[in-house]
Amino acid sequence: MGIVNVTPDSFSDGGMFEDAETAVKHGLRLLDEGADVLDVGGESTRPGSDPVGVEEELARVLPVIEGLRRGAPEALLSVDTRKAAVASEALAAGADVVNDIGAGTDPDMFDVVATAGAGMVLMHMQGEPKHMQADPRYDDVVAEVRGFLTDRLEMAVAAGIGRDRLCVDPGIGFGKNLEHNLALLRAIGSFRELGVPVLAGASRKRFIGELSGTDDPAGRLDGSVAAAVWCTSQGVEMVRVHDVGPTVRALRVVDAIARERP
Ligand code: HH2
Repeated sequence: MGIVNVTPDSFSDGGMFEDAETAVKHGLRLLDEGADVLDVGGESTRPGSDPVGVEEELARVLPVIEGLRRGAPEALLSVDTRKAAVASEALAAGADVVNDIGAGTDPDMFDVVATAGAGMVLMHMQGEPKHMQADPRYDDVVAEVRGFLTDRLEMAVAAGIGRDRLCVDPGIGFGKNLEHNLALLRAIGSFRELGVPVLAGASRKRFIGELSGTDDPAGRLDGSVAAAVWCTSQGVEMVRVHDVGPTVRALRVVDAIARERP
């Protein structure tokens, strides 16, 4: 899953793809590099970020979804939003999947996804982006995140979203410190027991900087590729990344080794 952030303030690429034309070009390049899905987001949820209003978020993502749909009619497009109103219009404009970091916190979200027959990513987050990194706490982070995702999965299915349209994500960096992130990544393979595909997003995140000593998010490529390789080797079906080309090339090598074929 290649990331297309149409925001002025995303933690690693804020402001780089803010106008629709640049964002569409970037997305098409990520598809050329081997992305299977493009995730278009109009609200940064980095630690400390402020929420964005519905109108502003729509103004950012709709032209990009429309442009990508025109430029790549066959591509799978997801919209990264917590707002049912944004999801609804994005799906009408051609998105196929809602990537909801709130996992259905908006009371209308499951209905919107079910009615559209769309796919959905359910992600775990502790707290809200503004303060989530202040002092995240868990007794057992893996059990608690798994429990939360199990509940949300059941709620989504009860609301009419087919299990075959759902995917779960432990939400690396969303209300988690370094130890929490590492525990979740170590146990990531066990999330497959929930019976739906697992998505993980570690790309350029702060914990990679902490481990590899790189303050600049754009300089965290090697650590990000390492995390993607780890995740897929544990059975994770999809990784959400900024640097699609290098990740795809690395995963091709790992895949060939694992499958005993060139
Ligand atoms: N991470 C970010 C945003 N959306 N969605 C899922 N499912 N999983 C993730 O780990 C995830 C996500 C944060 O990364 P980014 O979009 O690059 O940053 P920002 O929120 O600053 O735009």
